[in-house]
Amino acid sequence: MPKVCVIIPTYNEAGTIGELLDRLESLGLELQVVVVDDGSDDGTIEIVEEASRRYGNIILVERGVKLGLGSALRDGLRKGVELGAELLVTMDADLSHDPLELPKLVDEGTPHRIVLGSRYVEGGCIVGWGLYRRLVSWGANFLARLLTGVPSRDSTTGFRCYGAEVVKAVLPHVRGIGYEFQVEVLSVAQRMGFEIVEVPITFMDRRMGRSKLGFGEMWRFLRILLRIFFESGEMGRALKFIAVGLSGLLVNEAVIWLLTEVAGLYYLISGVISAEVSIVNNFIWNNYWTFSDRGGGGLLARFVRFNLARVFGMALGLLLLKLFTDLLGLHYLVSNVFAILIVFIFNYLLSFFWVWRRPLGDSRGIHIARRG
Ligand SMILES: Nc1nc2c(ncn2[C@@H]2O[C@H](COP(=O)(O)OP(=O)(O)OP(=O)(O)O)[C@@H](O)[C@H]2O)c(=O)[nH]1
Ligand SMILES: [Mg+2]
Repeated sequence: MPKVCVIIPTYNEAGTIGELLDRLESLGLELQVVVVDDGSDDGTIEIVEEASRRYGNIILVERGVKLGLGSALRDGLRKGVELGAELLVTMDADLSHDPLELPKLVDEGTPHRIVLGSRYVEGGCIVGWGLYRRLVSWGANFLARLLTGVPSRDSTTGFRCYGAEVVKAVLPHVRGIGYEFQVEVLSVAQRMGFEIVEVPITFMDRRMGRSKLGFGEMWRFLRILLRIFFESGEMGRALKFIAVGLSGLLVNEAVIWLLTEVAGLYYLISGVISAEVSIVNNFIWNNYWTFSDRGGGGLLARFVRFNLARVFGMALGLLLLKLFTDLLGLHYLVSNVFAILIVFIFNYLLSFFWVWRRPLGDSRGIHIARRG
């Protein structure tokens, strides 16, 4: 059994932290536990101190003021590495993460890997969340996948098992101090070539205490995603997609001119052929350039999906043109500009999440990133 350290960030979690520590101890594993508290004033500290005396393997790091979840995790992970841990498990203090699932994460753990306890892979689930909370989490993960290129389904989960080598290499490059830390760590780790693996967990809504996820956190999360979008290759990907689209336009114009003027075809027939030629052009460039690191089915399947995506895009474009012009009363040229912009984003989303839906190397469903 590798040396495992469990890191628990706490901010006013008196209602649950005692039970969590008891349940961790009753696993019967040789664990080191580090609780990082940010000035709780509800009795959390006293409960942890008491458990620490009773069990002897619990360390309380008291920081005194609320410095943020990411910053607490960073201090906890550092402490765990200092203590010589080979694997470092992070989990929430509100009993959302079941200690009984800890061995499952640890079993997949290696020094060069991050194992995510995932709510969004097959077998994972969430118990007790309403629509709003589901939407927030779904939106956060959707944006994280799109903007950072980290392919994991659950990039915001707090139940994780970090290999010590990952922590040592990645932490110095992570700046986030709040919830955004979770995604930033994955992005940096992925760029450094570490493995990210997802195993399914059951997430239970907190039974007691108050949520620390407010609008301020969400706003900071979005800002960091945008920063990662610029710093990682994902903005480059979007720019490539635009360039390919423009090249398709040129190809389209050239072919329709050639077929009509040189071959003497009726221009509408030329138009159909040139449209398909430009789709083929765009597909080839996108497949071997824009999305060269992604796949999803065979080449033919991707090509068929790409064609369908184009048809959906055109249908959406016409619908929007009609809506903006007739319902909103915009001039049709103005409507068209808005429609084109929205269809462009729609096309990109379809390409990213549907046509080239999977990062290469995603074979078993739980190995979601493998590089280097
Ligand atoms: N030390 C420390 N811990 C924090 C801070 N913010 C959140 N936490 C802890 O991080 C864990 C996750 O916070 P939660 O409020 O449960 O966040 P959440 O699970 O996204 O939101 P809920 O679904 O409402 O529980 C809990 O153990 C919190 O006590 C902080 O600023 N400092
Ligand atoms: Mg929680």
